[in-house]
Amino acid sequence: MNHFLSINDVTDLSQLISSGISAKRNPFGDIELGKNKTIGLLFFNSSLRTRISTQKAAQNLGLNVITMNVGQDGWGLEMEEGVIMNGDKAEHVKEAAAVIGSYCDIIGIRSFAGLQDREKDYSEQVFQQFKKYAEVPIVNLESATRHPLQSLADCITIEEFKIKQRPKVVLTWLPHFKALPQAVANSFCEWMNPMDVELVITHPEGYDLAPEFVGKGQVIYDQNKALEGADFVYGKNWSSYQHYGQVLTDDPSWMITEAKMALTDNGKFMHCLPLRRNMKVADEVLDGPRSLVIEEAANREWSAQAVLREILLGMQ
Ligand code: SN0
Repeated sequence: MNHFLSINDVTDLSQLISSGISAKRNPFGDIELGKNKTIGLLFFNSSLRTRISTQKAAQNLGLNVITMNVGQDGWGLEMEEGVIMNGDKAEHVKEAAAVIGSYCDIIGIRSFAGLQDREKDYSEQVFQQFKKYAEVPIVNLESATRHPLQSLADCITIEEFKIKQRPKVVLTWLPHFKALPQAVANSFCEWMNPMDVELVITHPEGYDLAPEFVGKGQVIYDQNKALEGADFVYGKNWSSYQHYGQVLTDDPSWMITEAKMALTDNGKFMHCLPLRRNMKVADEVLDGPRSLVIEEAANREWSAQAVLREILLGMQ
């Protein structure tokens, strides 16, 4: 593996999942792999799990880690080519990426969707520019359209907790008053497509995800019907793709409660976190035995370790 921007960079998904599970059993088995190498983690947006789990995974592999909140501490970065830089951005990505690439052997980047301009967000300009100018492998720590390290942790969690060969996995939209990106939901669908699961997606009308992410997922607009017989309920809020970046509704009846979970086949609840209690999901679900949110977050370390290991092996 060279870059890790989406599932398209993965050659063998089941092997990558197994590698994550092996890392969990033996975290320091590959501690020599990253020796004398450095990973730079660049954050244009807030982070808790991604930042700590990726740093931990990198250290388990013997890598040196440098983390920077580039969005706050760095110079404003110009991403467009050929512009007159007379605005608020002091540095061009051409220099910034090349310089960081000269210090680091791998660069991880978090840069969320702006949710103003769909074409721009879906072009993944920040990642394309870093890929072009840094000349080292780039790792997606959540881009405008995807969050693949989260999705790999989700695959690992489903593998660990499934009790049927082909579980029913329901991605449900949750209410939120703020406009959030489609990245986690897009990515989850993209990674569930090659898995041996029945994928159902439920959301209010107007919240359809881009068809290239939905794939074989079956869309059912009636949440109660979608939840019937589910083994895993994966909650997430996202803003509209069609009416780009808009909040069309925050209908509280979409919140996940015990009554909703009672429609499932003793289903487990998953969410990438952070989440707002009693708006998206009721305390009774999060504090009860159905919730896998902590186990899922813990698996972020192993998904990051599986990916970084693969990149380091490719450098040998
Ligand atoms: C981000 C998102 O993509 O939805 C990160 C998820 C890993 N979530 C948020 O920005 C939540 C913000 C909030 O105010 O609830």
